[in-house]
Amino acid sequence: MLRLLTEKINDIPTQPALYWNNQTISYEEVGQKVARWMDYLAALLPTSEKTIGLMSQNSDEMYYVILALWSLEKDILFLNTHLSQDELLFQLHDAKVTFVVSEVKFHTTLSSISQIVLLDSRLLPSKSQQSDRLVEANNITSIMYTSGTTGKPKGVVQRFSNHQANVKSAQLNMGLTAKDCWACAVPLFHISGLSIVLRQLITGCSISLYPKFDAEQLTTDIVNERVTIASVVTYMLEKMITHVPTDAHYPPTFKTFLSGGGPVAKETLLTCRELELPVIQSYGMTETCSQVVALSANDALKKIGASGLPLHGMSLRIVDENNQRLPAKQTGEIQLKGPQVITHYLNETASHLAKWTSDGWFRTGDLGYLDEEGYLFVVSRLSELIISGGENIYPAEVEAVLKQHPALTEVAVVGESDDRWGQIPVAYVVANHSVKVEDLQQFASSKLAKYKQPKKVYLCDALPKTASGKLAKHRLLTKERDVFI
Ligand code: S0N
Ligand code: AMP
Ligand code: MG
Ligand code: MG
Ligand code: MG
Repeated sequence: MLRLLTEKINDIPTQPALYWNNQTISYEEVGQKVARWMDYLAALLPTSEKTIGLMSQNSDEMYYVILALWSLEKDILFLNTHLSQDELLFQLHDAKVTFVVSEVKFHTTLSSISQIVLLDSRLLPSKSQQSDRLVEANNITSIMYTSGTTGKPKGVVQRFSNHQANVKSAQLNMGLTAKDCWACAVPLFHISGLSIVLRQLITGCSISLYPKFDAEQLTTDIVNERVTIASVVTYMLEKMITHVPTDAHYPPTFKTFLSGGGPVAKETLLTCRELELPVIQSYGMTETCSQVVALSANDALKKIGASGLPLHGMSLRIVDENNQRLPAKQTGEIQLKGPQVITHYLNETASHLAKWTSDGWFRTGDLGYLDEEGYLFVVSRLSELIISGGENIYPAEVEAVLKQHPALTEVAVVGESDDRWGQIPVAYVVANHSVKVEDLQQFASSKLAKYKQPKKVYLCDALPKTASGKLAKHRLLTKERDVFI
């Protein structure tokens, strides 16, 4: 079993490790569950298979399986449960993964493209046969795909050293201890969720895990003084605001929301301040194993709108197109260097390598500036990345799918602002013969995850072009778009 877990079992056996569905599960009990899952998985997974897929919504079983797979020295490919079969097939093929541990509801999607191992605790052996062999944390590797500007998703390889550096810096910034209870209502298949498990393995804090985000439930668990920290994306924070109990304040046991994964509107942060909801804004990404820039509790109120200061071990610079550092207040690309940053993508290609400068800085593709005190303000993105409810959508990926439709000759996908999701993807298309919008949406729905499917499709006679005939997409983001639809 993982040495990190065994140490907790020995040191704090009766302390809660997991809160799930009205149950409190101690470290000792987690150890027993993980041992049984290890037996079950070891019997079904060939030793020759190093990387195993995992496809599940948050559950206690998923949590045990993560710890069991790592204890068996397997690398885990985390699959986003919203993906279409085509998208899953690409990732499994690219990562050379044959076996997927999966919740039953995804079996129809997965059965023709992988070998399935059932994620169902009823199949577990009643007693475990595990040896006492300890597995070092250095063996922990997680892989998560992120899309890119080319439209081809890239496998982000997160090693334990990256996770560890990330947790240490969070620990310093937030004063995280074994007494904390971190609410995980974000998916464990994203780094926003998985990083909470790493924080637990290193600090011994407990996790309050939810099958899906439920503002009422999370509010109850905060008010009842269980949850001390909760990770949220903007969509969730806005829901939490509407659930603040009118007759009670958040108790002092609640330290803060950690908000990440995208920008938060200043009005939202001001409302939180009015309602006395503590929020720490942060900036981070899958490639940095979660937050690497954050506010501290003290700064959170005085620096509203800032993403914060680089956390321990993280170097940050703002540069122009020639990678020359820019002075304070000038906007340029945010580049990062430090042990939290991954060193490579899976199956390295030239375009992957181009994400690093020759002297080792990671090009985030985000634009921002530093104020005179060194606080980061994220302004926008170099790429056209759309963020919908914390899920990322690269227009190139959606365009590549729509272009496969025989009626379409030109396609442009852009983000439109949306009250509910922050942004939604919309498509502007030119067709060479008559086609219905519903048919195009139907076409996209079979190939793309729901959140990536264009919520609106505009049939146009032509799309805006530059003088040299290239698509001028930015003009679709201004009032001028009305000319084309
Ligand atoms: C926002 C969430 C919770 C919405 O899901 P919800 O309300 O549960 O919806 P469902 O009931 O599942 O579905 C209802 C309908 O809505 C569609 N849908 C669902 N999600 C989206 C979406 N995001 N955009 C558009 N549509 C969506 C469904 O398809 C369904 O449609 P119908 O009914 O028609 O079938 C959920 O989306 C969610 O969990 N989002 C968060 C994802 C996330 O965690 N993102 C962060 C990724 N980034 C990182 O991990 C790096 C940053 C980071 O580490 C971090 C981030 C946050 C906080 C902390 C950190 C950290 O640094 O530690
Ligand atoms: P991902 O790793 O896929 O979750 O996406 C990370 C991306 O989300 C970053 O590269 C940014 O574009 C965006 N992002 C994360 N945090 C912030 C923030 N505080 N403000 C604005 N954008 C953010
Ligand atoms: Mg990304
Ligand atoms: Mg959901
Ligand atoms: Mg989602």
